[in-house]
Amino acid sequence: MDPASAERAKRAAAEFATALVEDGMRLGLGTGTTMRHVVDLLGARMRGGGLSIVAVPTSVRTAEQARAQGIPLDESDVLAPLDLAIDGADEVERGTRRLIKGHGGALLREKIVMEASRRFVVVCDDGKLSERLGTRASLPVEVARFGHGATGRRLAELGGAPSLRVGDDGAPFVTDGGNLIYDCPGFRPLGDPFTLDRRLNAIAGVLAHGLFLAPVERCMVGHGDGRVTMLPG
Ligand code: A5P
Repeated sequence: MDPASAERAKRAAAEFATALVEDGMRLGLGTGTTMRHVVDLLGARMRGGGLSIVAVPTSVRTAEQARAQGIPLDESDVLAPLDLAIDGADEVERGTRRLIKGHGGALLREKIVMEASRRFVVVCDDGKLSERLGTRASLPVEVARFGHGATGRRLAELGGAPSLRVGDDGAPFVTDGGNLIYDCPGFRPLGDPFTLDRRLNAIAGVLAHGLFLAPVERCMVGHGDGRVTMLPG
């Protein structure tokens, strides 16, 4: 998809998602280029009047953008229950609406926000869809800094072929929470994601992995021509 069509697809999906946002909601805001459209659109709606919300951002990037758009934020660590969370995804398995997330480096916070929310919806472009999870995206795993080499060895033993994520400057990428990420292309294709979920969660140094296996209420998929399709249809 060319860049202009990709942006059109993301914008279209974001428009559908923001239509779910109602006055008075406590809203979880995910991270990524599709979510940037959601935040822009919410800011415009708030400035237009008639919408008052409080948002919990999943990253410093999203927080900065939301603040610039005049969206009030709740950044206390308490994280009171949310009415709705909207987030992007790196891969969506069409039939199950299971996800791989975390290529933007915000997976631990995204998972916490998803779990704190009564409803969770996803916005993406159609390039994220797959018939089988693990076809399009490798699996990121967020790990504690302490002993991360040992954690990496455990991921290697499981077959993840982990590599420590590095930033543009060549130094290890550090998440907003001060953690590290191992990208694990070796887990592709994913055989049984639930078994992998259990095995990864059993490693002490693993804080979160990018498998989001709980059912997503709805996935809004934007297409390059501006159409949006819904999963489930
Ligand atoms: C962030 O950590 C990821 O989970 C994002 O949701 C993901 O990378 C989607 O980003 P785009 O909307 O830019 O594709």
